[in-house]
Amino acid sequence: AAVTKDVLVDGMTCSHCVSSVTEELTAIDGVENVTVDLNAGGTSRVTIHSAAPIDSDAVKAAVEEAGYAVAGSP
Ligand code: 9UX
Repeated sequence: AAVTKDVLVDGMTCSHCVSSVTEELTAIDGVENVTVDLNAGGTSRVTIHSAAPIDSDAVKAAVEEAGYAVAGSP
């Protein structure tokens, strides 16, 4: 993957949350792999690996579609 982008996400508390966010983000054009450092009591760090530049608005929309909130960038 050519590009990596980290985003901070609030509200993820279990492995199913991780699956939901991963699924939505993987649907974005170019995204190849998503890893999540789950922090159940606070803000989790989500790392997106993509072949193409990653659009921040698309990331925000995907996270919200999964039911969570982007808390910013690390
Ligand atoms: Mo279950 Mo993870 O509602 O928030 S998907 S705890």
